[in-house]
Amino acid sequence: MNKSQQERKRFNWPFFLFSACITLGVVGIFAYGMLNHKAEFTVEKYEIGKAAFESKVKAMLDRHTVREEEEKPVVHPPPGSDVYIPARNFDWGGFIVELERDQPYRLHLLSYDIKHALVTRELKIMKRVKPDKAVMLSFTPRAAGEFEMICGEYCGPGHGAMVGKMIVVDAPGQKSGAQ
Ligand SMILES: [Cu+2]
Repeated sequence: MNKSQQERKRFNWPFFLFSACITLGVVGIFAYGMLNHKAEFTVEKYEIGKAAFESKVKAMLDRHTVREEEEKPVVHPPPGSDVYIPARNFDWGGFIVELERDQPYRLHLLSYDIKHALVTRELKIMKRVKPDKAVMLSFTPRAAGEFEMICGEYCGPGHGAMVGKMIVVDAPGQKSGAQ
């Protein structure tokens, strides 16, 4: 064994330590991000029938519809309240949801037929929606604007057109958070 072979065999401690630090750093950043993400959303599942959910949706629309847009009712539930969004082939209840930025809500989702998934990327919503079992998300919208609620689970020929609208407005006296 000549000298250069010996040198190659020697364990490169500085490089090992350097790599270990980088790895720990990256893992730490991901872990921190995931914990932070969790804090924004908590998810609960519960059993509820279609008829019971429908009556919750109707009560919300009766109480909190504030105007019409695109011939659809715009519902503005107060901060801290329950927001019921049904999924079905091929819409999200046929109304527009209007929420206030940085205010907490409980979003309830239930499918009236087959599996769907609610996706609103800008607000970091991505949730499977199933029949019979509702999900409740504790949710605080952090960006103001108009956002599309699309379906993330192929559900038939109208899947691509299954687009709803969520509006997030600044509460009175709030600084603008528009994107
Ligand atoms: Cu769908």
